[in-house]
Amino acid sequence: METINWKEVLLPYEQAVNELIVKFNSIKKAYNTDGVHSPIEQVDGRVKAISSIIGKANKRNIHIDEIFEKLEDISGVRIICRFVEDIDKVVSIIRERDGKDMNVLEEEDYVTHTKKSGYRSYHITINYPIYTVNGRKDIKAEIQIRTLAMNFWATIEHSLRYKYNGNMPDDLKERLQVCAEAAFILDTEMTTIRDELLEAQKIVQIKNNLVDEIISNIHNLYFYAKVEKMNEFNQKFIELYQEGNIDKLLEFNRQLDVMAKLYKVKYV
Ligand code: 0O2
Repeated sequence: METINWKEVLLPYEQAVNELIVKFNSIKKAYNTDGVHSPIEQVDGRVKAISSIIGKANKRNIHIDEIFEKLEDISGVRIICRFVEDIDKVVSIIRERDGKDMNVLEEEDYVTHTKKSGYRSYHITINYPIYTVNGRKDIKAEIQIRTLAMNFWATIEHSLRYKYNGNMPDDLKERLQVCAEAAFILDTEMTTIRDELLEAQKIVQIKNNLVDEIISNIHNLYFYAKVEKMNEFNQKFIELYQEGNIDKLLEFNRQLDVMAKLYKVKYV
């Protein structure tokens, strides 16, 4: 067996992580640009540390020659969501890309099937093609999708696990299970807030569309109405806009519609 030039061997894995981070961040940006709630809150990624790769290979009895074929999380991407429902959305987004720019190999739902430790997260293993100077190379990558609360728990538990090196005291394990339960309850409570948030976003969207319509109606009236009348409309619009009452804005828009029809009948 030749010695592994880790730096060189891990380079494509780093490229895969970087490309995937860019892609998921672009999805987040597209949602934000549309003014819609993004199911993706944050994207992180890493190439597994060499010591962790060797450690995991030893634990699983994987021969060093088979490491890159058998370890599926050397490239790892983590997608953090605000709400549990967002996890399903992200999973659908990834499934939609299956056979396009990535291939889904396996899914593990630890959100519904919580691990004994209390760990919750949705894992998707993919094959991701990258293109290097040497041509195409398929890289296995593990995408972990979890909420902010699940991530908070997993990060703390991971550090403790590392500290105790697999020999965590039972009382600490139990306390962590209680914390996992608390994180679960927090996620459930947050779901109710999610509905409020989406409702608020819908109202903002309706208001934005209405304001666009009013401005366009006012512009059209400039062709027919007198300047004084137009100043009156503008003033009224500014007052109502500042007040922010959608019903009053709707009524004002109705009056503008009636006015526009009247002027057209008079002048056409
Ligand atoms: P790291 O340092 O995050 O890369 P297993 O045999 O159960 O240990 P397996 O078969 O590789 O793990 O797959 P699994 O169960 O899908 O876990 C893969 C990764 O999920 C782990 O990678 C962790 O990142 C995370 N994970 C799984 N279970 C737990 C858990 O109980 N607590 C925490 N905090 N994370 C977990 P690594 O290589 O173990 O660690």
